[in-house]
Amino acid sequence: MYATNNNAVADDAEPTAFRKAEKKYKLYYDQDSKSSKKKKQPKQVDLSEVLDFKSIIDSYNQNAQLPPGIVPVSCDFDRPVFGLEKQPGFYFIPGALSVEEQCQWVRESLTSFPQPPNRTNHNAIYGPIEDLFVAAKEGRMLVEDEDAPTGLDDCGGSNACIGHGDGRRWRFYNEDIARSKAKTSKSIPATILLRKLRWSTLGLQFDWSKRNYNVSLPHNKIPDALCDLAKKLASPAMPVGEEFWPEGAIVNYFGPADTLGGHLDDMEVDWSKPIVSLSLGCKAIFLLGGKSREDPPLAMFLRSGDAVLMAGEARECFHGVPRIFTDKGNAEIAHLESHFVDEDDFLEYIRTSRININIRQVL
Ligand SMILES: O=C(O)CCC(=O)C(=O)O
Repeated sequence: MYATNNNAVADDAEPTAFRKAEKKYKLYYDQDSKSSKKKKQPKQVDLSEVLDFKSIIDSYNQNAQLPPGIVPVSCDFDRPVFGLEKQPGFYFIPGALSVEEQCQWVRESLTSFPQPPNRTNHNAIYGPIEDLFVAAKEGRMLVEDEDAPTGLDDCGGSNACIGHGDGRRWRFYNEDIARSKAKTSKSIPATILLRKLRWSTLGLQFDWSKRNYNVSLPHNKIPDALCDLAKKLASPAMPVGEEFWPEGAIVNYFGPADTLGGHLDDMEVDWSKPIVSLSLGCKAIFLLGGKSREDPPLAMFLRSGDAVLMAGEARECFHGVPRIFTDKGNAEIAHLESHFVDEDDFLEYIRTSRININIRQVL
């Protein structure tokens, strides 16, 4: 669960089986298009081995047939749930979220989830930033304010939004004020900060530097609606008679070339409890490997609205996201586009992005 970034699939890493698959699916551009003035074209990649639960569920609904290795999971869930014969503890729920739910969680992921005390990847440089999405919408700029007193008091005021990082103060200003200040101060447009948002953490805060949860950091409880959704979705993977308690969540934000390198999620106490992982926005490829990076991973498509559960043995398996598809032909977000028709800012963001919300019982 490391932060997503363009280099997460590093080119000089050991060529394990997992790494080979990452390289196979990673976004590369055609050589010619780089040098020409034409729009860069993604290199074609062979997707014939990528498991496609959308077509699997279509044929399952028609004739109750499943490809070898895929098993139906019997549970009282209101949608078909599938497992993998060779990967106990892994569950795939295609189309688990309605389009309205997908839109709701995209909105929350961009507006309320990155709000302090939740932390984001921007905290390390700028301190907590409030209302980033609104600032981006209004064309504001985050400016390092040399005149501002340092400390942890709230600046407030019409320019709103404060950042405190390393004793410096960062505030959002309208573009004209920001320009006049820019002669002496560092500044960055909110639109760029939004594009560079890689993660936010909800509930118990994950400390990326220590790769552990830091329960002493200020935090809010996971929102009730997300908690209820996670509990419902977790049910096919839950040990009989036990309850899932969502305590922490990581929201990953992917731009066009972003990837999430192969990793294990092993910082939670009880691995019998699932990680509930929701996909929103552009389609992606997910790799599910084995306990060693040498085990060849299985590739599968993740579409907006799909949910994946990883519990038990699957918690010990390497996994990652080597690719998201932002081109019209492959992104498969037409249903979101028609729902966001009057919400240009969400529409613009999600057209070239994917969001993953993964919810965990931590303690
Ligand atoms: O983006 C995804 O679907 C997977 C996320 C994940 O593996 C993680 O955050 O640990």
